[in-house]
Amino acid sequence: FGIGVRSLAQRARAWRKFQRVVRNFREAIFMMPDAASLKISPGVFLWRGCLDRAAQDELIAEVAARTEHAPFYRPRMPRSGKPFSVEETNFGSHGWFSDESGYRYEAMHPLTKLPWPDIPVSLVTLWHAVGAYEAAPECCLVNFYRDGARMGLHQDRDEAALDAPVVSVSLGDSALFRIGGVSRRDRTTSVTLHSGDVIVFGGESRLAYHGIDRVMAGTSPLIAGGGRINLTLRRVTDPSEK
Ligand code: MD6
Ligand code: FE
Repeated sequence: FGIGVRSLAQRARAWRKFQRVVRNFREAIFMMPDAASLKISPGVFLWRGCLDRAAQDELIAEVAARTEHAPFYRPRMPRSGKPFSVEETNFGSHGWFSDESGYRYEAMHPLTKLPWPDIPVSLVTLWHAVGAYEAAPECCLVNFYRDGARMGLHQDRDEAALDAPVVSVSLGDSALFRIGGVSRRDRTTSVTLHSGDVIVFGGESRLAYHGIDRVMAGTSPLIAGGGRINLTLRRVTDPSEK
C-alpha cells in the first residue's frame, strides 16, 4: 500500500499549520519576480510565460528521457476502476497514483515496479524560486493530455504538507483551466493556460476545486504529435515530522 498513511492527529497538526501559513502566504508571494504575474484567486498566482521556448524545449527533453524508464500509464478511478482520459507518470520519491483502492502516493512505478526517476533540477530550482516553501518537492506528477483528454474538477488533498503550495507548469497545447472554491458548489472561473505558464497554487486556495475542461489541439508545436503536458510539483510529507 501507499507510503505515508497518516493518523488523524497528524492530519489535525498539518491542518493547524496550514491555517497559520495561509495567513503568511500573501506576503511570501509578493517575492514573485515578474510584474506580469496575475492573481486569479486568493493564494493562486499565474506567471505567464515563466519559461521561454528554450526552457520549454529543455524541459520536454528531460521529461522524454525519464518517461523512457517510467512510461505513461492510465490511472483508474477509485471504486469504479474507470480509466482516466489523462495519462500519467511521476518523478521524485513520491508518485501520485490512483486505482480501485483509492488515491495515494507510491514509491514505485506501477508497471516497472522501479523507483520513479528524479525530478529535473530545473524544476526543483523553479520550486524554490516561486514556491515560497522551505523544504524540497517530493513529487512531480506528470499529466499527459492527448485525444480529447480532460481532468474533472478535483481537490489536491492527498499531501500531509498542505501548507506547501503546488507549483504547476504547462507545456504544449493551451488548455482551459477552471478554478472554484473549497466547496464543489462554489462559483468557478476559467483561465486559459499556455505553454510556459506557471501556477503557484496555495494559501487559502490550496484545497480549491480545479480541473481542465479541454485542451485546444494544434495550439503549440512544442510536443511532437501534439498534446499537453502538465507538471505539478508537490511537497507530500510534513518536513517537521521527519
Ligand atoms: C493540469 N492541474 O493543469 C492539472 N493541481 O493539467 C492540476 O490538477 C493542478 O495545475 C493543483 C495545482 C495546480 C494544478
Ligand atoms: Fe490538481
